[in-house]
Amino acid sequence: MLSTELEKLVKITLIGSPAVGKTTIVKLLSENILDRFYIPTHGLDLKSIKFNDYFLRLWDLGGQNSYLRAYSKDYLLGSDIIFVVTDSTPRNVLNSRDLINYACHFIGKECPIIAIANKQDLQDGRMDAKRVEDLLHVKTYGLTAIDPAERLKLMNIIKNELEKIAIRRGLKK
Ligand SMILES: Nc1nc2c(ncn2[C@@H]2O[C@H](COP(=O)(O)OP(=O)(O)OP(=O)(O)O)[C@@H](O)[C@H]2O)c(=O)[nH]1
Ligand SMILES: [Mg+2]
Repeated sequence: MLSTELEKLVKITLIGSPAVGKTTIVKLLSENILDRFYIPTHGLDLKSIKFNDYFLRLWDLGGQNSYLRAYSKDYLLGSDIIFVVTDSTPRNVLNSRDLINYACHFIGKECPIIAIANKQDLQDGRMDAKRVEDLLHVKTYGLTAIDPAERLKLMNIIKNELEKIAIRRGLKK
């Protein structure tokens, strides 16, 4: 790979409990048609996509505890952006707080941790992004990952972070 291409290589890691919507978020970004089947991710799914002039490597980690403990340390290392995905239920948001504390040990201090308060379409006592952000103390965006109309919102979240990465890497002033 050329050094100019390396400069545009960005590792994005998605972590979170089972079934919160990590794989769906990857699909929202990379596929036109979203199915709603739940097929748990075993271990890790890797997806590479071209985004503007960046090469995004999406590390979609299976949420089951056994995977998390066995692999996540190695998977988290070298991340440029971490998305902590929650299904916005109070219980899961609290789990996400533990996950963030855990992840902090394995990532560089420049790597942002961003929370996604997913499943905002379900009006059953789930928290909105503001409440999740107050609990997690990291930048939080609300999302409904099964809704293709939310694709632009997700792209803008990523675009925003890529701009900061470009400045950090000296690609942009
Ligand atoms: N209602 C609703 N369902 C969603 C949303 N996002 C994902 N889902 C559904 O939730 C289920 C689990 O989604 P996945 O994306 O496979 O979850 P995951 O976090 O990758 O799960 P693991 O791979 O087991 O860690 C699927 O049936 C999705 O269709 C959402 O915003 N709203
Ligand atoms: Mg998955």
